[in-house]
Amino acid sequence: MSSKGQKNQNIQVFVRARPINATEKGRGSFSIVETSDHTVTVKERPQDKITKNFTFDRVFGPKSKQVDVYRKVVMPLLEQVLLGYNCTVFAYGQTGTGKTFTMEGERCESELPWDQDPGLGIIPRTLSQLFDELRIQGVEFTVRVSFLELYNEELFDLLGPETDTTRLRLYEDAQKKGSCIIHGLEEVTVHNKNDVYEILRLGSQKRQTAATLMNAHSSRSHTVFSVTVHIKENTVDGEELLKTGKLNLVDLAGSENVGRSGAVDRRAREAGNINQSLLTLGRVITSLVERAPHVPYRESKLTRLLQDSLGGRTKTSIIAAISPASCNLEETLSTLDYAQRAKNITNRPEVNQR
Ligand code: ADP
Ligand code: 2XA
Repeated sequence: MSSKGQKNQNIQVFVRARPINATEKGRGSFSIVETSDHTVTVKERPQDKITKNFTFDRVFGPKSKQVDVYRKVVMPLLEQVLLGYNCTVFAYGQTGTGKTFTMEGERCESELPWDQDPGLGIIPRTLSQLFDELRIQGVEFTVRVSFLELYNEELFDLLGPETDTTRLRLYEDAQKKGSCIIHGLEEVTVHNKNDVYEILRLGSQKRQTAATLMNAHSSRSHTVFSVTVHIKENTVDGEELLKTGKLNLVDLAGSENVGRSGAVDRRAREAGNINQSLLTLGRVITSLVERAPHVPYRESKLTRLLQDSLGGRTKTSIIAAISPASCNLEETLSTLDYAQRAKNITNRPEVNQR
């Protein structure tokens, strides 16, 4: 069977609204966001009833649980990864809306073993499920993970030695057009579920250290967690089948400095807060939805790294995170517009070559 001739597939777009918090309530904010399974309604002014409606592949309301997001967004992708596809999940949105909460989660019940904590975000939940699934399938496998941070157009390895703050170099992969190699990036083999927590702890600790050392703010950095799975299978007629799948889990920098028009906010520009990668991501999306002849992938590290996820052969999903509070109205509309536009991007997923 040929792996070519696959159909175009739209990027899947999801929205998650977190609950309104005490700070927002204390400032006299109220909720202006209503959700149903597929729609978000934003009431701009309660008295005037000016509302805007948006439709998505799935919407997660303020009461949604980590497991709900995992089931709807990641479970179908993990299945595809095990069949040999590459998949990517992006978390986009204003700082403080729950991107990291969604992608990583928080430890909330410390008496429970980590893999049973209801606070598990996408990354730990995926790794836990992956090992369960591989065991059920009874196949021979290898799992490797990498974890990098992109700050101010420089790449840092979050799984390298704790004190190592070397910038990683990125170059084109001569074998695979539109693909990149990150020189020196640590790829850690994860043997089983027991290895997972220590690796995640190391990564989040190193990010903390790096943030302090470089005086960086996590809201301005992007992180990319990648899981690669190699599977060796024996077919019924005794043939050996090798499959490789990869899942990229991307926690983007806060979108608050990119205005609704896609231009950089004047104050942000004056403060030198231009995020080249986030800006280029927006331009790449615009070029793709407008079917422009040139797509500016090469203008940032993020879009070079994830070129294949944007109009390429990867299966891609975006989770747009929003706050329900009236004080964030402008940013929320900006995020929903962005997410709405991204629905028009198509990829042509292809199984990795055997
Ligand atoms: P971001 O990564 O977008 O800057 P965070 O993930 O750090 O945002 O979330 C900001 C705050 O909101 C954190 O205190 C987090 O615990 C809380 N939060 C985010 N999403 C949710 C949610 N769905 N339910 C409960 N609390 C949430
Ligand atoms: N979100 C937390 C880490 C942070 O550091 O900002 S939570 C999850 C994914 C990744 C890294 C860390 C975690 C917390 C404390 C020690 C080790 C890991 C973590 C939360 C719930 C279950 C498992 C792991 C975490 Cl990439 C978390």
